[in-house]
Amino acid sequence: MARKVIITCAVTGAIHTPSMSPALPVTPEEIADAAISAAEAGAAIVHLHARNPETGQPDQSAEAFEPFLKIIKQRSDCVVNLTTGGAPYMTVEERVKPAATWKPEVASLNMGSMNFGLFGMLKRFKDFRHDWEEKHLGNKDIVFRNTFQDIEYVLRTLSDAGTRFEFECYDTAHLYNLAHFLDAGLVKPPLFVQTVFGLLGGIGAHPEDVQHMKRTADRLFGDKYQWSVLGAGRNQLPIAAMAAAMGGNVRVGLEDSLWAGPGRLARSNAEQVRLARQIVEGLGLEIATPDEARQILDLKG
Ligand code: KMH
Ligand code: ZN
Repeated sequence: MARKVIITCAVTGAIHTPSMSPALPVTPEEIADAAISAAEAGAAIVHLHARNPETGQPDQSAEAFEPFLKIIKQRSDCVVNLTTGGAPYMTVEERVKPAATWKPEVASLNMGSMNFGLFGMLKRFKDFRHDWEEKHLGNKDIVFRNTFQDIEYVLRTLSDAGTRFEFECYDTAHLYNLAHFLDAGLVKPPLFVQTVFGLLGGIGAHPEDVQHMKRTADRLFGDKYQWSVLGAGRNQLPIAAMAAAMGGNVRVGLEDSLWAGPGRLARSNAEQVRLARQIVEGLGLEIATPDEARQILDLKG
């Protein structure tokens, strides 16, 4: 039987801004439609952030998530994954609120602090419609803070609800941090490890970086983990192809990349899911349904 590959689609995030792409979902209806279409195209999991519907600015209040969560629940059986990363300038208390309120099957959990460099984006996109956008991207001193205490706070806040985690690891140190929490008994296998490539401040996107992250995760977690990859920007599909061929799962979506090919903006999140699916199926593999993803990741359902 062919291996099942879990496709996650991260539909909007908190980094890209509305002026960069008309396809970036901003209103609750747009976020819900993007998530449902991504699921119909083959994503088993949708990773969600909320935005102010007028300005597109990231909004981490629990209320901002309610309208699209309601629509998605009515119209799709996809696995919902809520961000606890929010935007890099938010406090961890603020960041955990939506997941603590809505108790999703999965929440993201960022496994270490890092510099977060957005300079390339500011150079490429200059015509901003909203005041906040340039300020948001122009900050040259962003530290994405995820201390051991912050991580433990998120784990303790969400674990009682049965929420499991997409562990976001931006460098090898973050894998070691996760191993520390596994040793301490604060996280339970199977671990869903999302290795992130190509963000300035984290590991690069060279094939050797991908191999090194996988080798390290294999050594630390053995058969206790499911590996997934996320390539930022133009690295999205090359990294997905590499990892799918190496036994991994893949994440796509406009949170991570606005592109569908060199110089070509994606028309939708679903388009990126279709491209990832072509890669997976072209390798003779199958995409996992939401229920298969639930089984593989031992989710509460
Ligand atoms: N933007 C991604 C690189 C989160 O929401 O917790 C990581 C992310 C963080 O999705
Ligand atoms: Zn996110």
